[in-house]
Amino acid sequence: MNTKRLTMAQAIIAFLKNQYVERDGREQLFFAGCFGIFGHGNVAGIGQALQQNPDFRYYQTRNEQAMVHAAAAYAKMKNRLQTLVCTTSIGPGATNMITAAAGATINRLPVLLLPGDIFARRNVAPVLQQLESEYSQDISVNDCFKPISRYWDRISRPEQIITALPEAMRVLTSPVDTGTVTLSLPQDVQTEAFDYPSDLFEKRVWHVARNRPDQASLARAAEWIRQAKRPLIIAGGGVIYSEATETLRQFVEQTGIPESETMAGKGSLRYDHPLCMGAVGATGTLAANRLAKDADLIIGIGTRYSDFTTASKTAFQNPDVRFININVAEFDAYKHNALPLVGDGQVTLKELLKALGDYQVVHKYEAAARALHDEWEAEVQRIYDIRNEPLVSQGELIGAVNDTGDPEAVMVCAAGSLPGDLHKLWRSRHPKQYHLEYGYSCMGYEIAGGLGIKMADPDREVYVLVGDGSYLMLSADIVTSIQEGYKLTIILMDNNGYKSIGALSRSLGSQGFGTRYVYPENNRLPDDTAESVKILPVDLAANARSLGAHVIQCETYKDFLTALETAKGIDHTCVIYIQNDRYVGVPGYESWWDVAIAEVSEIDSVKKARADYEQAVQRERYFL
Ligand SMILES: Cc1ncc(C[n+]2csc(CCOP(=O)(O)OP(=O)(O)O)c2C)c(N)n1
Ligand SMILES: [Mg+2]
Repeated sequence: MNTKRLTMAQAIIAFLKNQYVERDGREQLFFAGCFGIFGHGNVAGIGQALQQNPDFRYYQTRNEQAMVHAAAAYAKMKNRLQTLVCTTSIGPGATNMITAAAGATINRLPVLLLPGDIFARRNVAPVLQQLESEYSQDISVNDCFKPISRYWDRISRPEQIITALPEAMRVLTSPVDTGTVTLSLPQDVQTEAFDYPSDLFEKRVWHVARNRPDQASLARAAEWIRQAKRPLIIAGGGVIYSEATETLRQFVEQTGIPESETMAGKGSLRYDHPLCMGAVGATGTLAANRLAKDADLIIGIGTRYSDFTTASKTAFQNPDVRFININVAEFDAYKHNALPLVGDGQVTLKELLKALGDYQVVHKYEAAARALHDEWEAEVQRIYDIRNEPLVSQGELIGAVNDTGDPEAVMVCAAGSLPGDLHKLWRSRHPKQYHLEYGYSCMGYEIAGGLGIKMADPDREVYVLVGDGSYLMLSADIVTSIQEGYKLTIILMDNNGYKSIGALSRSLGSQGFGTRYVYPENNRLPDDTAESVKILPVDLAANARSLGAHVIQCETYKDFLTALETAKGIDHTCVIYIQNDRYVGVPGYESWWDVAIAEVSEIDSVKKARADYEQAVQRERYFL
C-alpha cells in the first residue's frame, strides 16, 4: 500500500481539497477554503497545515460565530453544493461557533467545523481554557456541539480520520442529513504524524442524487389533486435548493394552482407572476392567507412547516384540509399527516405534473387567486409609497432598496422587525434574491451572511438590511469584507432598540418593557409609556466608519435614494445609515403567531391580552 506521512491536520487539509460534488453532470469543488481564528488549540495543527497548503485558501475573520454564519450563507447561496471549513482554537474559540452551528443545522445548510480540543494525551491537563470534570476525563466543551451537529466525532488518534472524513462528507453532501458537521481535533493529535494510505487523498466526487418518489404514492397524489377544489402550493427552501423553480413555474401555469411561499422559499416564483400569492403564514400576505384558510389541499414542497408558515397551526381552517408533502426528507414529508412524496423536489414535481395530464383547477378559483394577487400588489405599492415624517418608515425604505437596487442583487436579513416586513413586501425577481436566515433568525447573521453571499457570487450586489440591535451584536466582519475586497452595501436602520420585540411586547400587554436603548429613570428602564426618554449617545455611523466602511448618513427618504445611487459607485463596503420610526409598522394580514402570555398577572393589560389569547389559541389545529 502506498502511504504518505503527514500530520493529522495536514492529512485533513489534503483530503478536503480533493472533495468534489456533482449534480446533473455539473461537477465542482465542495470546499471553497477555510475560515479561521488561530489560538494554541489549532495554530500549530490545522494552522500549520493551511500554511503549507496555499492552494486551500485561508480567510481570517473577526469572530467565530460570524465565520460560521458566513460559511452557511455561502452554502445557501450555492444551493448547498459548496461550503467553507471553519477552524478554531479550543475553549471559547470553539464554543463561539455554537450559535451559528445550531443555525446551520436548523436551516439544513452544510458547514464543516474543526474546533481544536484539549490534549488527548492528558498528562498536561488542565490546559488553558479546559473545562474539567470530576467524573470523566473524556469530556470537553466541544461536547456541546453534539446536539446541534448532524455528525460529530472526536479524533483522538490520527488514523481515525480515515473513517471519519468520508462520514463527514456523506452527511455534508446529503440533501436530507446536511447541517453542521463537527470534527473535534485535540491539539496534540493534530500535530501527530501517521502513514496515511495515499488513496485517501485521491479526488473524490460525491454525487448528489435526485431520488424519485414512490410511484404508488405519486398516483395517489395526482388523484388527490384532481379531487381538490381549492388547492394551494406552499413553496419552501427545498424548491430553491433542488433548482425546481422553473419546474414549479410550469406546474403552476399548467395546473392553475396558486403558489405561496415560506421565508426560505420566497423567490420560488417571481413576485409578478399572476399566480404568486407571496408570503404565507404569520408574516403572510392577504392573498396567501385567505387561500390558505379555505384550502382543501395544501401541496407543501420542500418545507418544514415552521410556526411562521402555519401561523402556529391556525393558517388552515378548512375542516377537510389535506396535505401532500414533497420533500427529500421523510421526516418533513410526513408532517401534518400528509400523503408523503419522498423525493427530490424537481424530479417529483416533474413526475407529478406528468401524472396530472391536462388537469386544471376550476376557472373561477384561478380567477379569484389572480384577483388576490393584483390586490396584494396594490397593497405593497401603497406601503412603498408611504412618506412618513419626521422619521421614515421601514416599508418605504424596503421599497426604495427594492426599486433602486440592481434586479440581480441579493438582499440578506435575519432578525428584528425587518424579516416580517420583507416577507410581505420584498419583490423577488430571481430565486436567490431574498436571502432570509429565518430557521434560527439569529441576530448577527446579517453582515456575516452578507460576506458569505458575496464570496459565493462576487458579481452580484449584496444589500445587507440590518437593525441597530443586530448591528451592535455582530458587525466586526465589516473588517473582513474590506480586507478581502468583498463589497457589501449595508443598510443600517436605527430605531434605538428592538422595534420588533417592542411591538410584540405591546401586543402582549407588556408596553415594550426592556426593548429600548435609553437611559434608566428611577432605576428602571423606561418602556413605551414613558413621556420622554433619554437616548444613549451611540454613534453607529461613526462606528462603521472606524471599521473602514464608506458611510453615508441619511435623514430623509430623498437622502436615502441618493445614498443608494452613490453606494453603487463605491468599490468597498458601504454603510447607509438612517434612523427610522419605532412605531410605524406594516400590519398583519389575517394571521397569528402563538406567543404564550402569562396566565396570571398583576398588570391589567396582560390580563386583557391573556383573555384575547385564550380565544385565539382555539383556532390551533391538529392534522390527524
Ligand atoms: C441572537 C439573538 N438574540 C435575541 C433574539 C430575539 N430578538 C429577535 S428580534 C430582536 C431585536 C432586534 O433588534 P434590531 O436589530 O434593532 O431590529 P428591530 O427589531 O429594531 O427591527 C431580538 C432581541 C434573536 N433573534 N437573536
Ligand atoms: Mg432596532
